[in-house]
Amino acid sequence: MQVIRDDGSLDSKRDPGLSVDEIIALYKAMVRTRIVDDRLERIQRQGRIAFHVGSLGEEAAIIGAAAALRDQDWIVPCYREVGALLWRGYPLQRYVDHMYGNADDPVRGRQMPDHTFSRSHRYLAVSAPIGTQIPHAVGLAMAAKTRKLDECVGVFFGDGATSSNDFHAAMNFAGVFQSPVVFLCRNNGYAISLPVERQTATRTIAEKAAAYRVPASRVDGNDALAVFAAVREGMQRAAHGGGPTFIELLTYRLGGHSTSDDPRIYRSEEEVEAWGNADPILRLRRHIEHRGVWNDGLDEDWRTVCDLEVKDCVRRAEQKPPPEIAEMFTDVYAEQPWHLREQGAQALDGPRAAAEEDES
Ligand SMILES: Cc1ncc(C[n+]2csc(CCOP(=O)(O)OP(=O)(O)O)c2C)c(N)n1
Repeated sequence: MQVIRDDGSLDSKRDPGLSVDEIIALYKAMVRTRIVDDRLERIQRQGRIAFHVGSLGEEAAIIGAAAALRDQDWIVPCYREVGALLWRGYPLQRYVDHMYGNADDPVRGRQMPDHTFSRSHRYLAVSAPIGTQIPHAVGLAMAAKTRKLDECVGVFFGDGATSSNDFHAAMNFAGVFQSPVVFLCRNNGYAISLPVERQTATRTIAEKAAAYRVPASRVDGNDALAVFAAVREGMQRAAHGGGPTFIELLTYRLGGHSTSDDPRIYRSEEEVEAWGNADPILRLRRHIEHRGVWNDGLDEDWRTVCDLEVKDCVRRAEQKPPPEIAEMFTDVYAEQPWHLREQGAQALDGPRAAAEEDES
């Protein structure tokens, strides 16, 4: 399914009917996420943060989907969806603090960068083992259904995750128990270096949903308005007791898998270039320019605002101290068990004290 045509006009039959202001807000959020990604990748290359996993090229799939969910709906991310969290109003400073693992990082540096969460924004903690978040999402949806809450869940995962046991268990459960969940599969062509053709014997990912009797569609994941329309439909089905929906968002990971990856080793420059022409940000920009509500000047101004904002957050994050060593041992148990008390005391003594003891 597509909504935005090549010339920037809309397919009126599928147009989700967003206002100009709403479309511009979507566009701005996509640009902001890309600028944040770009800055974080640079500072990782300079050794100032350890790691970053970005969403270059997948902004429409992520932000278009988040925009279609309601505030009360949960977002269960994979690890590439911080754009969805920022869309919900999460402070950029807090995210950058997390990337530095400093004293203001909500995760206190205990997790890898880009593994954050926010209960108040209804954004579940990132679960790094591939596919494990999918049954978590179905569980969350079932809890809402059991308690008769007007909430549903949107869960993100990649094409690679559809090969995990967890994906199949979650799809089966959602099909049988009619869980209010929207499965959002970002088919970005690769699971690190493994192309999707070698991931599965099926022609599409969407057809897997038929085995669980979950209604499915394939959507142009680089078309923010098509993503919005499809996810809104899935959310409405879930909210009205119609059960789960599966959406295959066809997109492309323009960058590396993460800052630990060099994609030039396993894919051609021509392939990346071809997808670069289908960039979701260019696509949505063409639409707002076609409507006469956007131009080069406005674009440059917005990019400058975002750039200054992220640089400012980085500057502040670098001035903050690391978390206290004692914090490594807090937060997990209501009452700290003896072995953590003991380990905590040893850590505070420091490695030098331990080494001196060994020598004696
Ligand atoms: C169970 C498990 N196996 C392997 C990994 C290492 N790993 C991290 S990301 C990744 C690829 C996932 O690809 P996909 O689901 O398509 O998501 P994408 O990164 O493309 O968004 C792998 C294999 C992991 N995190 N968990």
